[in-house]
Amino acid sequence: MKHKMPESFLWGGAVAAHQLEGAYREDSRGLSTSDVMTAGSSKVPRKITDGVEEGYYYPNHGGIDFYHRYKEDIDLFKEMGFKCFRTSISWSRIFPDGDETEPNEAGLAFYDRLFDELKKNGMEPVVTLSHFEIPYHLVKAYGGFRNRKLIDFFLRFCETVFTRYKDKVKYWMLFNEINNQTDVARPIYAFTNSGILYEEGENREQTMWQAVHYELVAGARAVKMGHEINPNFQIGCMMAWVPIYPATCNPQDMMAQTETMHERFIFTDVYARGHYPAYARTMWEKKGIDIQMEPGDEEALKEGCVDYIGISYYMSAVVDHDVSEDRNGRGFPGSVENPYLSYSDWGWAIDPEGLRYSLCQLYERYEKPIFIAENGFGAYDKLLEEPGDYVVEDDYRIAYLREHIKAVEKAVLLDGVNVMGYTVWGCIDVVSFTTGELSKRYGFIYVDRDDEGNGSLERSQKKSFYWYRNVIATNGEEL
Ligand code: BGP
Repeated sequence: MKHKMPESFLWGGAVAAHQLEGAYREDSRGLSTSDVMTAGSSKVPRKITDGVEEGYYYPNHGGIDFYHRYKEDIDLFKEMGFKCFRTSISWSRIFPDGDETEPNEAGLAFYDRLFDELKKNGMEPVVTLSHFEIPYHLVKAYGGFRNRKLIDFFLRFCETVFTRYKDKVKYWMLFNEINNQTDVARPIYAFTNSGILYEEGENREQTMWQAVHYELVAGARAVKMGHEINPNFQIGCMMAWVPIYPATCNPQDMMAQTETMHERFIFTDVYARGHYPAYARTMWEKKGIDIQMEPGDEEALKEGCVDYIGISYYMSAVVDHDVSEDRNGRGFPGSVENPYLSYSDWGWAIDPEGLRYSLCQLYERYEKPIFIAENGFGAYDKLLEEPGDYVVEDDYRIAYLREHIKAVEKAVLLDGVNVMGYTVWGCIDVVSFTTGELSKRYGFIYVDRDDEGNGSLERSQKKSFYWYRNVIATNGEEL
C-alpha cells in the first residue's frame, strides 16, 4: 500500500497550557481549575482542593516551565519538522477571574510571542480554547457551567482571542474532550470540562447535561462569531473518541453498543448537524432529565456547525448487555475487557485498528474533515545508563505510534477518509491530566523533572524523536 500522505497533511505534536506552561500566577494569570488539582498516581486519584491549600503538591503550577522555555522547545519541534503545533490558551491568563470586561494584556502578549515563534519556525498553531481550564473564580462565584452566564463569559474570551490572533491562528478547537463529563461517577471530569463541583445528593446527570447544553450553545455561537471575525478560520469540536464494541454478536450486545455510543454521538451530532438527535430527547426522558433551553438556543446550534471534527484517540472499549457495572473503568455500565487486545500500564486498550474504524465511522456519518488532535503512548520511561544520541530507548512508543499512523494511512488511502492532521499527544513530557504524574511520559523529548517537582527541567531527545522526524520528512512513507 502506498503510504504517502497528502502534501497538506498537518503532522505535529499536541500539548495543553495547564499541563506544561507553569508560571501559574505570572503576569497576573488567575487561578484556574487545573491549579487546584493535587498530584495523584495510577493508584491514587488527584484531589480537588478548595483553592490552593498548604501541604499539597500541585504539579500544574510549575508544569515544565514552557512559559519561559517555549523558544528552546519550539526549536526542538522544528528539528522534528512539525507542520503544526497544538496547544491551548489558558483562559485565566486572558481573564484572570473570567468575569472581567477587559482582558489582561500581559496574558495576550504571551500568546502573541508564542504564536509568532511558531509561525517563524514554520508551524501552524492549532489552538484549543478550553482545555480543562476554567477560571477558578467562575467555579466559586457562579458554579461553572451550571450557570448560563458562563456562555457569555466564554464568548467574551473567544471574541478577545479570535480578534487578537485573527491573522496568526487559523485552526481552533472548542472544548477539549467535552464528552468526558458523561462519566458522572468521576467528579474530575465535570470539574475540568465545566467547572462544576457536584453537591451531595444532587442529580449529577441533570446538572451535567444542562451544562453540556450551555457549552454546546456557547460553542456554536463561538463558531458563528469566529467566522464573522475571520471567514478563513477552521473551528472544530474536540471529543475523546473511544469507540465501543459489542461484547458478542448477540443482537442485545449490538443494541447496548448503539445506546452507549449515544453518549458520544450526541456531541458530534449537534456540533456537525446543528440540532439534537431524536435519541437525545428519549435518552433524557428515560433518565428524568429536563433541559432548560431559551428561545434562540436551537437557532444558535443550527447556525454554528463546526468546520471539522477533532478527536483524541487512545483506546477502544467493549460493552456487554449482561453486565451492569463499569468493570473496566471506561465510564459506562457494562464496560468489560477486550480479550483480543493488550493494555497499557494505566489499563488503556492498545487498538490501532480501532482508530481506522473510528475515522471511517465519523467521516461516513458527517463527511467533515477529521483532525486527530491526540494520540500517544504514556509510559514509565527508563533513562539509559550510557546515553548516546538519545536518553531513552522508547521502542514501545515507536511501535504504538507506527501502528496507529498505519491505521490513519489506511483510513486515508484505502477508505477515503479526509484526515486533516495528526498531532501526537505530549510531544514533550508534560504533567499527566488523569494522574498528575510527570513520570507518565508521552514525549519524544524527555524532561528532567519527577513527580515531586525535582529536576533540572533539562530537555533531551528520546529515540522516538529521530523516528518521528523521519516519518514527517517522508510524509508517512517510512514508518
Ligand atoms: C486526554 C487529554 C490530554 C492528555 C491526554 C493523556 O484526555 O485531552 O490533556 O491528558 O488525555 O492523558 P493523561 O495525561 O491522563 O495520561
